[in-house]
Formats: sequence, structure tokens, C-alpha cells
Amino acid sequence: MPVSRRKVTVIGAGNVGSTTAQRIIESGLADVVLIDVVEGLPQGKALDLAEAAPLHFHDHSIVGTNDYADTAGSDVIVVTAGLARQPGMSRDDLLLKNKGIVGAVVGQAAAQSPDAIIIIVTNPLDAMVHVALEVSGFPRERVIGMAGVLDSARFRTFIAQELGVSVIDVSAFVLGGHGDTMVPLPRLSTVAGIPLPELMSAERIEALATRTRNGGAEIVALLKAGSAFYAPASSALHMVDAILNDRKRVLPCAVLLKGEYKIDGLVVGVPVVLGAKGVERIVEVKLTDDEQAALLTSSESVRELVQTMRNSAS
Ligand code: TXD
Repeated sequence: MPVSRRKVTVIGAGNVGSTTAQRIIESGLADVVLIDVVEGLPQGKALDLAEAAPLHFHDHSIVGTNDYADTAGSDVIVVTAGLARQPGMSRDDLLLKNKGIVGAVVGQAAAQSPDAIIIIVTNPLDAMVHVALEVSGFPRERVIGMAGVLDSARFRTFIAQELGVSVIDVSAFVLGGHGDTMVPLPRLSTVAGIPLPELMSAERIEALATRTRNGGAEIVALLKAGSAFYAPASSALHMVDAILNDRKRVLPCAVLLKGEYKIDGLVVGVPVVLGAKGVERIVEVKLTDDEQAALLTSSESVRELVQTMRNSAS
């Protein structure tokens, strides 16, 4: 009996979307449908990636399209569609523009794949998870934001470089919103099980945490046009892999909290068990007063964005 292939839809055929699609098919995880509003763009990238398949010894299919009917029956939907901030555009302008885009694409994709798990990548991340929850009507277990996996990968990279050790042996624990309000927890970050504060001064840890918070901006400044996409795509792949292979990975993800970590009704990055059902459990750890305060500050910035979106709608 042939086993049916898993299907992942990637919405947005820009840098993050097309690289995520590439990683998924080339790692043999699933067939991919790449969809974008621009005609020809997803078709062209999909054809190019399909022509690379014989050279990568895989036979997963990739289809480029502008039609949501082609996305029907997806197991996972990765949302990367959106605008980057343009000169003269305020943060709120970007918020409302991407709210419109994410709302429209999630509405169409969710209708075609009512049982899918949605991974949001578009910024501002935590706010876009709120939009997707509302538009899809899916439970919080199946609407998950990608940010913590990227932030912790960046933190791990900087820790490993500083100590001259393999990134593989470094594990980093981050909570909170994406970027500016990220809350790294050094006491729960380790190198081969050794707590980070035993290996590095508090000043150096803070310097690396600051570099992590500014990780996106550091790359934008170097590239001049566009933003990071290799590590973001790898982070999305990590989450898709945890879901499709039911790995029960413990990963930091943006999820709607309902009282966990003393936060109710806001999307915030916390460690979760990620498996075939999406978020299978939220892992709660006891925080110090300072850590809890930093997490609440982070969640307040999400509340402001949600409020701005509500005000614009009324
Ligand atoms: O950590 C994270 N979550 C992030 C988030 C890390 C990196 C990038 N992050 C955000 O992902 C970034 O701020 C953007 O909001 C998204 C996508 O970033 P990318 O670098 O891929 O942007 P591009 O290259 O501009 O691609 C966006 C694509 C482009 O092809 C548009 O045509 C498409 O989105 N787009 C749409 N597709 C479908 N439907 C609609 N309505 C639409 N509007 C734009």
C-alpha cells in the first residue's frame, strides 16, 4: 500500500518562504506547495527547485501556485507572506499592513486545510499569531509562532563562538517576544550540562544576549536590502520536522497563554512540547522575580500591538 506523502504549504515565495520550501523537500520531509500573490514567482521558484531534485536525490514534489485550491489537505501551513518595513513606514503601518496580508492568506489556507497546523513567521510575530488565531478559528495548539527557535539558535551561536566550543553542545533557553523584548535565561542555558554563568561573566552573557536581541538588525545592516532568511528558514524547518515526525521536541514557540506564566490571553514565547498535535504541552518553569518581571514587560509590548490592531478595526 503506498503511503500518502505529507503536504506542507508555504505561503510567501520570498526569501524565507522559498528557502523553507527548499529545506523541506531537500530534507525529505514532505511535498511542498509554494504560494504567493505575485504571478509567476512561486511557479518559477518551484520549477527551479524541482529541477534540482535529481541532483539532491530526492523525489518530493514542489508546486508553485497562486491558487489556494492547490493547498487543500495540507498537514502544515507555514506563513511567511508579508511586507518588510519600507522607508517612511511606521511600525504601526507595518503592523496593520501585515495584519491585512496574514488575515487574508490564513483565511484562505485554513478553509482549504481545516486540520492543518499553522506556523507563523511574518513579523511582528506575536501579533500575527493573534491574527491567525482569530481568522482561522483553530485552537491555540495549532497556531504557533516561530521566533524563539531562531533567537535561541542565534544565542547558541554567539555563546559557542565566545567559548570556542561546538554549537552542538550549547543549549540556550529564551522566553518572551521576538527581538527587542526577548528574555534569555542564562541560568537555564548550558554547555554540555554546565550552567552558562559558571563559564562566562555576567557582563559577557549580557553582551551576547544584547547581540541576540539585535540579531535581525545586525543582518539587515550588513545586507542593506532584505533581512535574514537562512537561519529563519532553518528554524521553521525545525518546527515542521518536530510536528511531522511527532518528535515531542521541547522548543521555544510563540503560543497563546491562558494563565501559564501568569499571562492570560496574550501570545508569548515559551517552551512547549511540539509534536504531531502541534503544541502538546506548555512547559512551565519556576522563574525568579526578575525573570517573571521581564516576561511580563515582554508580554505588555504584545498587548500594545493587539490593542493597536483592535483600535484600527473599530
Ligand atoms: O523570526 C522571525 N519570525 C522572522 C520573521 C525572521 C525573518 C523574517 N521574518 C519575517 O518574515 C519578515 O519580517 C517578513 O514579515 C516575513 C518574510 O520575510 P522575507 O525575507 O521572506 O520577505 P520577502 O522576501 O519580502 O517575501 C515576502 C513574500 C513576497 O514574495 C510577497 O510577494 C509575498 O510575501 N506576499 C504575499 N504572498 C501571498 N499573499 C499575499 N497577500 C502576499 N503579500 C505579500
